[in-house]
Amino acid sequence: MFKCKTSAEVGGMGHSVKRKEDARFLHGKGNYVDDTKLPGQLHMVMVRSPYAYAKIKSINKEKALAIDGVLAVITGEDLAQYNLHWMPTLLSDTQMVLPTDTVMHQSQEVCAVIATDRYVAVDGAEAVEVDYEPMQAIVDPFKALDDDAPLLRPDKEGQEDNQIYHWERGDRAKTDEVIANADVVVKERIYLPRIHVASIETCGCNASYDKDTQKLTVYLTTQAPHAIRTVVALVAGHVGLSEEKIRIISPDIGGGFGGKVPVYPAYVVAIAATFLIGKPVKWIEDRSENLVNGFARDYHMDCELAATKDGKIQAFKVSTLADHGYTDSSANPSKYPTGMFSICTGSYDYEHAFAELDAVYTNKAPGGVAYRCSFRVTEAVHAIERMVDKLAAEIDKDPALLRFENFIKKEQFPYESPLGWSYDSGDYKATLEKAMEMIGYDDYKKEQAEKRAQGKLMGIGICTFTEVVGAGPSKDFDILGIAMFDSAEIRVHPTGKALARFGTKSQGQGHETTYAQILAEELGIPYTDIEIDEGDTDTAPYGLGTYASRSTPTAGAAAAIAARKLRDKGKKIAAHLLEVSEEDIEWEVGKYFVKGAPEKSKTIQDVAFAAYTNIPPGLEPGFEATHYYDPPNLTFPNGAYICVVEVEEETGAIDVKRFVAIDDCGNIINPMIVEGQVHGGLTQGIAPAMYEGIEYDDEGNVLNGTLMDYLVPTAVESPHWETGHTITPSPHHPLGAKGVAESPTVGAPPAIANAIIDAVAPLGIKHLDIPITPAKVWEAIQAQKAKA
Ligand code: MCN
Ligand code: CUM
Repeated sequence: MFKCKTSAEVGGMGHSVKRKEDARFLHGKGNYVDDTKLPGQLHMVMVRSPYAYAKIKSINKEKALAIDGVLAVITGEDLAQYNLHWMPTLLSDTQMVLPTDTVMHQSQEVCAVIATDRYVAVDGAEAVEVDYEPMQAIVDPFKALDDDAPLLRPDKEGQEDNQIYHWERGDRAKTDEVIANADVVVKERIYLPRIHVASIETCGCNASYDKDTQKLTVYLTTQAPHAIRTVVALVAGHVGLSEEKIRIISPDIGGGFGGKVPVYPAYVVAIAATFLIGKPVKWIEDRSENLVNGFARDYHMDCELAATKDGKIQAFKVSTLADHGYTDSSANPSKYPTGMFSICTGSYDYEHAFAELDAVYTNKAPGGVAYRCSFRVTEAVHAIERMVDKLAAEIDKDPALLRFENFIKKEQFPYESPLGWSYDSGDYKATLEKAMEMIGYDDYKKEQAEKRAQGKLMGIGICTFTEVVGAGPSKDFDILGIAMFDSAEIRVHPTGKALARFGTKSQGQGHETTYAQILAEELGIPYTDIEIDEGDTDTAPYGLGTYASRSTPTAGAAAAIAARKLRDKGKKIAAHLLEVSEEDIEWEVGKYFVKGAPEKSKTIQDVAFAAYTNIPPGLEPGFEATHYYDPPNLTFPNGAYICVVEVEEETGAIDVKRFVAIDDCGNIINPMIVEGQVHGGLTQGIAPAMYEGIEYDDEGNVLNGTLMDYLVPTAVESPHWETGHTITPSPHHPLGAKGVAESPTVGAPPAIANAIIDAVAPLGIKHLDIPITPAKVWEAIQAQKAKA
């Protein structure tokens, strides 16, 4: 167990101090993009396509321009004059900023109306006349690969069909051989549907170009301000926007969840508009625009798991078809087009695995956008955890026992997985034992047997996942070539108070508190005396931002090491003040003292003051330090989740009775914040498991594009989450911490799915794809009855 080294006042690691940022939020003083109002403010609204696939025959701006207050209508043709009508995606595909001839998905941006106020801009957008020639959309990703399927991306040189890429990892031949000779093989096609990030705040920007200073300032709801600055410089350098003149400010964010990583076309249009007009242009996405653009998941996974007849897992194979819509806008590291999907071998020890994936184009909004996923770990974990349960059902073994018998043992770490990861640490057995004890597993097993005897449907579902977060080591991880390190810069002022800045950007995760706690831990300066600043590229050190639960593994480590650099400098100053040699100085949180004479000491505050007032000869004045942290490996958090459900046979209604989540994210900085992250993440896990899923008709129309028919769970739908943790520190992280924020969203869906399927298993149902709604359960039950 972790023991706090600091007092509650200092508030270092392990203290559940309240969030410093909350006073601002609770008093209505958060500062979001839409709160920015600049002199001469203009507003932009996008005209969007009603069709999924259509030729644009003409765009008539006249009626819109005749409206008082409409200043401009910007089309793809207008942008083409500056070669700004296309842009690269983060994975080096290309995406239209505005189309010049064809629209590729329903609700795609067609042109932009700029006006003096938002209402006028909306009127203007309605007055634009676009003449379309609709074409038959390709909606089904399997049909997109048919020989006679029309070529969706003729604009891409060398593109002869609708396949974007093929990816594979592992030993296909050996895996196939083991599967062919195994006692038991279970197979399933598992679909993880399209879902989207329904953050409370939608996306938006306020772009302002000053012709005199040639400076572009963009307030932007982005999780990665520095990366965006570099992308803008690379895309618009040729029109004179160079990187030192670009300032991206990411203010408070009302939820990012991955949806605020990409560059959306409207951002580029707003930047082009302010550049041309010379006045600030604001674009705030409305709720429906947010709902129908940019999706996560959409993986069709064919899985095979092979084992001996006693249930020793021998091999896993998964072949995936990924629907990316009309462009691959995944926000993944360049060498990892499928993200960290190859973590799909899970928490189990076996030798052979093979994963492959084909990505295809369809007439849908750009898919592959992240949603609390750790770069495709949600998909990977769902695949293996469903298959392990299927194997348990097949050989009639308790799913907990099957897991215990196959777990990687704690002595085996660092563990080289068959698909090439080096898991840093874990004690999977202890984590699952704790979850079983907390929920009362054995009692539920007994209760289930009794209920089944009475013909009642009760299910117990387990998920024991391994996560992979903290991208990443620069030798393997980059986005558009930029290495994925992260940074911290600390300035301790003469009075011993501090300001620290980071390359990451909180969207609600509580960085202003937890980074201050890390510095409090390392320096002994109370966390309340440390201001944390993120998100402004003019002031923050360069970093790749906050996603993939990487802030603690990367920037958190940078903070610790920068603080240690300061401590080393402080030692020299303390030696000078105490008139002893540096070797005679010892450190204890918050103060330096003379070895063997602890009464002779100087506090960190004394030392900070001396750094500005009484500097030892030859030493650089000031008390500041910076560190850019390039992690040696990723961190591998894990968890054991158990869910108990009851299902009503007559209606298919599902009642989640209990849900226990034990997470292991190594050493914890703030237990309360971690618990909050886990609660939120679990709710975003029950969402796709039981409620959310975007559906299309054959024409490519989105069928549930409003919150009236896309059910985002609220407190009413959420069960009481019971949480706990085990602690296996990361051996390579300076604080022994691992990331945690996405674990619950990764781990919850399979636990819930496994529980519901276990409940209906006595009726002969062996698999259900998420979202598992009452209607889906009811239909499956009727189908079984029809068979009998
Ligand atoms: N933490 C801790 N001890 C640990 C690990 C984490 O105290 N061992 C704390 C951290 O200090 C931080 C929080 O938990 O305050 C989350 O840290 P971490 O796991 O490093 O994740 P990030 O800060 O990088 O957050 C990103 C992650 C992602 S990728 C999504 S998606 C998501 C999530 O955070 N989006 C969120 N949680 C969210 N929470 C809110 N409120 N809003 C979002 O948009
Ligand atoms: Cu995968 S969503 Mo988060 O990484 O921003």
